[in-house]
Amino acid sequence: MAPALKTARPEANGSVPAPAKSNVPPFTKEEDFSAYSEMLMIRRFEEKAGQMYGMGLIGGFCHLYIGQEAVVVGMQMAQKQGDKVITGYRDHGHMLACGMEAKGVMAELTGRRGGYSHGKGGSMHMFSKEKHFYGGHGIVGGQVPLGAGLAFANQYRGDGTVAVSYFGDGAANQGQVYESFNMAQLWKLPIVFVIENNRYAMGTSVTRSSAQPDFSRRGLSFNIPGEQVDGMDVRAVRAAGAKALEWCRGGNGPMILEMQTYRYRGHSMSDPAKYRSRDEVQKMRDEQDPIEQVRNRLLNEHKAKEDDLKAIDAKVRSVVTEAAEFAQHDPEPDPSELWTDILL
Ligand SMILES: Cc1ncc(C[n+]2csc(CCOP(=O)(O)OP(=O)(O)O)c2C)c(N)n1
Ligand SMILES: [Mg+2]
Repeated sequence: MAPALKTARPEANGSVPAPAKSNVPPFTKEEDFSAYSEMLMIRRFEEKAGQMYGMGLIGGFCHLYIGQEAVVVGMQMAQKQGDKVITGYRDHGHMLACGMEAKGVMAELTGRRGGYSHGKGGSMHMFSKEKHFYGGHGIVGGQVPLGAGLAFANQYRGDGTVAVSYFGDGAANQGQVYESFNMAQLWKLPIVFVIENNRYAMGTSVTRSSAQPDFSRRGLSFNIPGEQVDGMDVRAVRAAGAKALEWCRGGNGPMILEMQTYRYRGHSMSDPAKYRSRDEVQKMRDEQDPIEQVRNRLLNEHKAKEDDLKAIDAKVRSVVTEAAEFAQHDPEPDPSELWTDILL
């Protein structure tokens, strides 16, 4: 039987109240430590990338993931080795969660030789077949049919792996998404469609753009089950992710997870953010921050020591600092590289 739909209704202004925590399966102390350090790595990396962008060291577009860390970390915790990941342009967190090195990601942002695309792709175009990360795509929604293709390949090879395709609330209004839903269900492709509902597509709020703001129901016409998930709570994400991945791995076809999340920074580095108030952002930070939730649990429930958390902080900072150093000193690609990695 398909997993039941669980939905939380948005309020009139599009905001979603903080969900009750009573039914969330707990993490062990080790799992909370692991989630904490993974999410902190993404946050510190992104803060550094933001600083370096401000200093003119990074060119082109740069979309930060700060605030949404629990989504990708929780999903990654539920995945099995070999499961494939594909996403849009807000992709640095996904790469780090997949195990790609901070150095290679940062060096790609600065356009250097040691970057994952040899300095020729930039923020939105990085890949690692070894880590099962298939980009990094600048075309909104493009990763949805591509993700279905990855799932088709998994099924064709019979390797038992699942594809996870992440896309936004804005992308969810695109036609190609529904063509992909239809084919994915028709062919029972093993794919989890993760809709990262951060409430805005650039400056447009979900309530202004979406006739059906409950994204977990977007697959109903195709008989694709869906669930709304508290995307600020890494435990809720992992639990929903595990259920969806199992559903797909069992040959039942696709599943949709709507992750209710929030981005703290602008859409990209050039966003004046006039479409929402500072208070709205501050309220989310104060009440639902994904990293603070884990930190509080570690200190208050697991009785972790402040020093242990400080040690994680220091380690994360040193990896990010080293990545930033490398990304500033590694040479740019040789001009002859203009003619490599392209189809002529
Ligand atoms: C096909 C296409 N149309 C428009 C754009 C411009 N664009 C870039 S991001 C974006 C908003 C997408 O919002 P959402 O899917 O909610 O993702 P988020 O940025 O919130 O992560 C738009 C319209 C684009 N890159 N590609
Ligand atoms: Mg969005």
